[in-house]
Amino acid sequence: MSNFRISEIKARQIIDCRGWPTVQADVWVDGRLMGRADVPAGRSTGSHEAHDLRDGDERWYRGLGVEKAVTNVNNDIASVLRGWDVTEQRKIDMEMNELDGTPNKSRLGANAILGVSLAVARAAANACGVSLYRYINPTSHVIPVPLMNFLNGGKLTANDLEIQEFIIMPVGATSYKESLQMTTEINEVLRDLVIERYGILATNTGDEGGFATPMRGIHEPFEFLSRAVEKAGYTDDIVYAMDCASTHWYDKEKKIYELDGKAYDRDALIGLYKEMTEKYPIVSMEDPLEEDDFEGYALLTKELGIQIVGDDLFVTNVERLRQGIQKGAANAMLFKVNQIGTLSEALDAAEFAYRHNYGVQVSERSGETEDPLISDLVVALNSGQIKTGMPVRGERTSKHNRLLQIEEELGTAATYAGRNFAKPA
Ligand code: 2PG
Ligand code: MG
Repeated sequence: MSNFRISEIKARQIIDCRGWPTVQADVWVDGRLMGRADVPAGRSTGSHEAHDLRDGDERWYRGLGVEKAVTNVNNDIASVLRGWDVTEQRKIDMEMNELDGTPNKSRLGANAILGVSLAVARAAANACGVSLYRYINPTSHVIPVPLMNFLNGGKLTANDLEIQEFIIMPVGATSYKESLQMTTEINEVLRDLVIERYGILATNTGDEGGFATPMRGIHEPFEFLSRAVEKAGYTDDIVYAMDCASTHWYDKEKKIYELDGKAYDRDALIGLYKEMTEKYPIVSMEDPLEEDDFEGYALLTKELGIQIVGDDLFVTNVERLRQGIQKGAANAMLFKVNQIGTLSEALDAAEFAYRHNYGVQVSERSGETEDPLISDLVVALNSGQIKTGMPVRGERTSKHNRLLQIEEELGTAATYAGRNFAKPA
């Protein structure tokens, strides 16, 4: 088995799509570079996420540098893992957790640990001569529906929309290839409509490539989206979703949500959401309530009867998910590897979700690089749904293009999740 031995691990600081530093890790096997992975980062992060270690030295990158995390990989982690079998993913992940010794990976940094964890998985897949998705799951076959966030707000733009993402899901497509074609056509129509109403400046985009148009509230974006969909001729093929990211417009002291100049208590906000689902075919809502309101989530999940996805609520963490499941809060988990910090733990969370009949939606971070790793993960999980931004900028197109490759590679084994996105067979 000597050809599976890790001979070297090396990390470096690179930059993500916001120009912020992030960690890239390389894993060498038997003297050859076999796996490389980049670590993503959020901007609208949940407070229960694993610790993203930043240098904090204002002289460099205004404190956002990750040289400490890089050093932790090159010294602490590399010296322990040299000689290990690269296919022993779980042992390696657990060893790094032990070495870190904190509950939220704050000593070595979740970004340091995750870089190695993902690069190890890639190196192992390459050493075995198979694609990453197939290495993780030989029966991978579900091609996800993309959640395309056409209109952006919240922390990811400079407009007045509180809600972060207004999303279109091309469930009526028959393949990923077709879903991308529909998306692009609708986006072009939307662009025309936006220019007509708000002028060309309104087509500037947010962090994930959706238009950052100066709209307000919750109705206006949906009016525009549905007009664009209709004009493009896809009304019957499209359903809608949102990432409300509501923790970020919740006033903890007053216990109210401030949306478009109005104050909503929890019940009033649920009422507003209900009204929206009756007016538009909205099938999925992420983070509709603030991150610690498990009881509210349970009420809302019952009341709305659609997919409710926990992002800041669950942070890809089995313990948070367990609490949610016990209370009936939400019915799907957003899957972001860097919220928990190792591949093994993220996969555990997904498995735990499935076992309790919860769905799994694989997600980008707003800070990404060209690394398409989550495209392999979503197929490996047969999860049926991926949120990875608009296909208009490199760090997002890399994921969409990787899914096109996987779809082609799977050939007749591939099943586009379509309307079964929440629970693909
Ligand atoms: C989210 C994401 C990604 P961030 O809230 O779901 O869309 O944003 O990575 O900034 O947390
Ligand atoms: Mg979110």
